[in-house]
Amino acid sequence: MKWGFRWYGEKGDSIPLNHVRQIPGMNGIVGTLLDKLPGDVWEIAEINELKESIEKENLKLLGIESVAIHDAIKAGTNERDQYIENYIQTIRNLAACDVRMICYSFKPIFGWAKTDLFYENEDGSFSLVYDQAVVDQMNPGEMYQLIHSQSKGFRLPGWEEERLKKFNSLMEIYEGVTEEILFEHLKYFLEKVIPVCEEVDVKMAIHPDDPPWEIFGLPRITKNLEDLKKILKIVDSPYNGLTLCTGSLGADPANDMVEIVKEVGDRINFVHFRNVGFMGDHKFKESAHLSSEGSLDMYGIMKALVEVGFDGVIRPDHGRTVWGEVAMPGYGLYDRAMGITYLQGLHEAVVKAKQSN
Ligand SMILES: [Mn+2]
Repeated sequence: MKWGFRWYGEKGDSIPLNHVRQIPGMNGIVGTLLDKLPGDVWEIAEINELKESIEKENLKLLGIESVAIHDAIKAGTNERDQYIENYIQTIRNLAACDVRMICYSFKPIFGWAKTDLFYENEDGSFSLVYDQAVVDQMNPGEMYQLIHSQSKGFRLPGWEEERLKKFNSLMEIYEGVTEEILFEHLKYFLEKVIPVCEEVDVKMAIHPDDPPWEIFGLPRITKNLEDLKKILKIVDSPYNGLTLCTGSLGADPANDMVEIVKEVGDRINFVHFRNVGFMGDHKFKESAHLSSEGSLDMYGIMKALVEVGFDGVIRPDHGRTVWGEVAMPGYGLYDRAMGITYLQGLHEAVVKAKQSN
């Protein structure tokens, strides 16, 4: 496995790369170009600049998250072919810079949603929380206001002010787009993009829904094992793969994460490893990574990943805010550093136990 850490770039992240470098065993960064809007071509010079900023700290650029998909592609409007062409050019440019993995999602409007970014735990740390009962009392515009009001000045991907301004027109283009239609649009996209990925050796990794159920009546097609299997079948290629985000899929108690790894393990191209704690019906918090702190069996998931032979990039996912750190909610240094150290411990134990058998 390659141990990675998400980082938003020198201008976009509060954490100096050198601090990431000091986490034991760290191989590299899963990075992004924050200024890029969905649909823009990522130029080689820009990618190389990002790459060099990471390599000067002796880390590697292990992949990108995310190269966002333009709404025209997801909603299937007339402009989609042009934006798919742009996407293909970005894939080619990333390959030219030796970047081999792209995480993306195919979700209308809401990439992720939470209702409290600073829920105070008993120990004084803060977690992100989602509560469906709160969402049920809001319209999508109010949801934007809620997230924005808690961002503490950090730019939260997917919840930028520019998107809020376009919100009503975005809702309009998704009118009439059902789950079946959204799936057809994904199929249209993948059938054009995956052959290029095969040609230039760049693996795609679709990220599941967070939370993994419908919100605000918008269709969701990456919620569970059945959805994932359907997507993998569209183009049966290792380049058409998944991001296994344990905290996204795992927020639905009906999703058995160990079973999912066993079923689709050969198509996992990227792993987001984190725990969630169930707090009630469709209510959960992003707990510390440790199994005993949340509801998922992190040991079982790691064991399953080793058993299916996963050798791609794995990173800790959202952490709590601890020790008074001032950072983007979910993306502080301290709790994610503890998280990855725990994952590395699980991994070493699983591998060594297997060897001694
Ligand atoms: Mn994730």
